[in-house]
Amino acid sequence: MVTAIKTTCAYCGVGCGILATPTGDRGVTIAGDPDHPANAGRLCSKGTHLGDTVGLEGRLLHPEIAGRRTSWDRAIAHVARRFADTIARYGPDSVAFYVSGQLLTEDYYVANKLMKGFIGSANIDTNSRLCMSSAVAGHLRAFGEDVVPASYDDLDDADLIVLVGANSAWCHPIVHQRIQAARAARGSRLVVIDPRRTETCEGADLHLPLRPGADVALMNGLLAYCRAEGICDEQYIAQHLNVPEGFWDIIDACDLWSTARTCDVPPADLRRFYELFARTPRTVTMFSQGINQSLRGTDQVNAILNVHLATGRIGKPGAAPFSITGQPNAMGGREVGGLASTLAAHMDFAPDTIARVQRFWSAPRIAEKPGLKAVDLFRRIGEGKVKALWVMATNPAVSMPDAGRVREALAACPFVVVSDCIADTDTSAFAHVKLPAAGWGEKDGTVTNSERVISRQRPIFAMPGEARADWWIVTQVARAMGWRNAFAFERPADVWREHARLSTYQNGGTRLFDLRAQVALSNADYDAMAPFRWGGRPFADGLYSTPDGRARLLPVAQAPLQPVLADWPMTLNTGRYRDQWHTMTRTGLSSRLSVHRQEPLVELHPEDALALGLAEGALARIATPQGASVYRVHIEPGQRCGEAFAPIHWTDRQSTGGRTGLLSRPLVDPHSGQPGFKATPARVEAVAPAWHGFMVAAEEPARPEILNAALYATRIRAGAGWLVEFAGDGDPQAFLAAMLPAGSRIEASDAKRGRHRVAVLDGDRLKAAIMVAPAGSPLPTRDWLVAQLAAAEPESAMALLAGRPATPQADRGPIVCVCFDVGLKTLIATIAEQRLASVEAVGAALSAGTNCGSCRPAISKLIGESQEAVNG
Ligand SMILES: Nc1nc2c(c(=O)[nH]1)N[C@H]1C(S)=C(S)[C@@H](COP(=O)(O)OP(=O)(O)OC[C@H]3O[C@@H](n4cnc5c(=O)[nH]c(N)nc54)[C@H](O)[C@@H]3O)O[C@H]1N2
Ligand SMILES: Nc1nc2c(c(=O)[nH]1)N[C@H]1C(S)=C(S)[C@@H](COP(=O)(O)OP(=O)(O)OC[C@H]3O[C@@H](n4cnc5c(=O)[nH]c(N)nc54)[C@H](O)[C@@H]3O)O[C@H]1N2
Ligand code: SF4
Ligand SMILES: [Mo]
Repeated sequence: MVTAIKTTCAYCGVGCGILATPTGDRGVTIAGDPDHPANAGRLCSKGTHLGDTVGLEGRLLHPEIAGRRTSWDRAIAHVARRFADTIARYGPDSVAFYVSGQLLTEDYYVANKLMKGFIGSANIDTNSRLCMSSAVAGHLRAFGEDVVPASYDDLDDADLIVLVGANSAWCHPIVHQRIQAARAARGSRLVVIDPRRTETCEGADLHLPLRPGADVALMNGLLAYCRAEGICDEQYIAQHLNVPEGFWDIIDACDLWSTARTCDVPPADLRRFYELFARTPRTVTMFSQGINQSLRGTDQVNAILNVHLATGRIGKPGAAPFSITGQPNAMGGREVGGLASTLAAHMDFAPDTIARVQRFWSAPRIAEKPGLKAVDLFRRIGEGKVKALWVMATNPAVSMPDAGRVREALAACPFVVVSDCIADTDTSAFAHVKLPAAGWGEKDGTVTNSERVISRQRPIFAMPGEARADWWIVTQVARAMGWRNAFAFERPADVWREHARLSTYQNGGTRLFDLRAQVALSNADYDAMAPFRWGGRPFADGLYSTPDGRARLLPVAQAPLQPVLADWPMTLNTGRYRDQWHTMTRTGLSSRLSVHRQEPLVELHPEDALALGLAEGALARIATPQGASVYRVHIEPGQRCGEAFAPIHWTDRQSTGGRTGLLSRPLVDPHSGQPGFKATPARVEAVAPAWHGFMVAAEEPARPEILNAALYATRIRAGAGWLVEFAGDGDPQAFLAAMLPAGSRIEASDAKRGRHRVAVLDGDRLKAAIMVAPAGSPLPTRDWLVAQLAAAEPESAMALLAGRPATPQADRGPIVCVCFDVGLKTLIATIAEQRLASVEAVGAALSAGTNCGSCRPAISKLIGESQEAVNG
């Protein structure tokens, strides 16, 4: 019998433990690890369906130079020589690495060591700049060290949980389930602060749909209220905090009425929140990108930390500010010090630490000042100042703000290396050298989750083709550049021990991050490592990592809110969908994960949609000063007026529309350098195509170039094949001809009426079917045709061209529960007919929501809507 391998999920910062059982040729059965402290056996939809994404489809399996396969020896020598030449001619700051919170700690450590200690530049930045850097900067300012003083246990112990700018129902589903469990078990309260009414708000006690960017006002108002009510912990303040002059003057000026006006929330609701907070000592405030991804992100973080510090709600069970991390190893990267603004192992660029790290590494030279932060880095590449770039485990051509400019920079850069497990990404299109990296399921090392728990990722499969671990690739290049001894690592455990040694090196208790117990770990112990948390309960003793041991309250005032601009009257907010991960290179391989949202939507308030003349399902273009892209319209009453929301996931590989990265502006927070992704001035306008349609296809349809011939076209996995949605202008014939695969055709077209229906058969099997109609007129549902791609029994030609079976079936609607394939229409009808009043009752009737639970908030919302319809 094959025993299950204990590993950690590939995706989010919750860091769930997984039991993976290989089932032959790259097959794997996935289950939650009941012994892992983060998830106790639970997994969300993405974790549950990891097995769908570990095949070899689309993998990069061999090194390539200039698009041609080459050997590792040649590729390594080439990269080393080009970097060395560039450094020799233009100096260490003419090269850079752009890395990722999706590297393992061991990968991250060697990359950071090579750049900062040996190349001698701090030009190594990471996509965590786009993600956590405001939290890092806020922690540094308040605590003197980047430490998250919370754990998931605190969520179990809290009486009040405040979620600020966090859509945890979709982005941290297992933490969200844990919050729901705590609510059921001990009646803890939940308040959500988010301009949008997300599924996270389902069942919350209160949702404050504040005006975007008003979080400092809201938190300062809260602190003013606490002070007026005598809730501030004067003893804690006197003993453990440093209060700058004028701090309380800023706070005392924040009365409830003017705060409510600034935040644009009803004063009564604001008061309810303030009262609840004031009377609940065990409060956790969890925050994410709604706070970090702002031009005032660091101030927003400090406004939250101020409230917790001044009320003494930190370092105690159930009381903490909690910056939750996004990527699986965002935290490990921070521990390593892989940001351009930090040096290594929670040490910065002070003269004594620079000397200390140089000594430890026996480094020939060392970076003596911070390097370029991501947005500046790509700007300098565009200016020709940085001439060689190595991108690892991130897709900046999609995920950077003003991605069009980033593409121009990549195109102009004399030497671009991309390490990725996927062959074709929007970024690797610009690579001179492509290096095949090991992917999840092959990688071997450690990750640190949001609550500082370090877990092992263990290999399930042999590395395919010539793929290699990222730490190995960097190590080989470092050796080829002449640093054999410093990069003598033979296995991840060698890197781990060195990382642990650096964390304790001349530490003397000045840095909480200290992996003393790991220094002498044997290889066998490393292999057997069980998840453990470093740092215990930070700041429980009221001692902080600042020189005087006191935390600092930061005087932060609400900045003026963004005015409405005549040309760009809307605000574009961007974020995530429940079942997709970033640029879809992996989750996009799973048709189960693709079914929840099959197209990129622009979500608009009904009044805005009306004013713009946009109906549900129409197409609209979002334009910003940076670029424009087309989306499917979804009318959403939970959206604030004047604001549009769009997802970040779609790329050139899948779509001509939904290209959100092109739209966001490249402005950053002055302290952290993190972009303000959540609020870009924008314009939304109707797109009026002449025709629209869709195609289902058994094989990968149309390369992206063909999609570009339409006004809008997007393709996604569906069932055993693909689904393409499109719309266009002029004569559709050329587009259809380019899209359709070869095979015997049956056709029912009426060109005069603008209707075309074609099915392509391979013997009895349906290879593809395409349906086109004038824009605005209905098309068949996609579900049944998608199912025909896998059907063993052929359907009649008539049925295929009608797009529905001879005996009509009920339309399930879009799938809500991916584990049991339950559609929206089925849910709405069953809830109404059987008068189901709880998520459990729906589960008993339809099984929906009873496996991974990711759809439970959506089901709860439908129950609420059904009850509203009955009552009102
Ligand atoms: N399904 C899924 N899960 C993921 C990821 C994924 O790609 N897919 N990515 C992971 C990563 S790397 C990250 S960083 C996390 C992100 O996790 P989250 O931060 O929870 O997700 P986002 O959708 O980016 O944005 C969170 C919310 O911030 C709100 N917001 C916008 N502006 C403001 C504001 O001014 N104030 C407040 N208070 N809120 C505002 C948005 O409306 C949005 O609902 O998710 C992780 N988990
Ligand atoms: N507009 C807007 N933009 C955003 C955001 C937003 O909210 N709005 N959020 C930002 C945030 S928080 C984040 S974290 C970023 C995420 O943005 P990215 O990091 O660009 O997104 P991913 O798709 O996760 O890219 C990871 C890449 O690494 C590859 N990969 C996966 N595993 C490995 C590995 O082990 N080794 C190697 N070498 N490669 C691997 C994948 O195939 C993929 O190509 O996007 C940011 N961009
Ligand atoms: S919550 Fe989901 S995506 Fe995140 S680690 Fe757990 S299973 Fe993976
Ligand atoms: Mo992130």
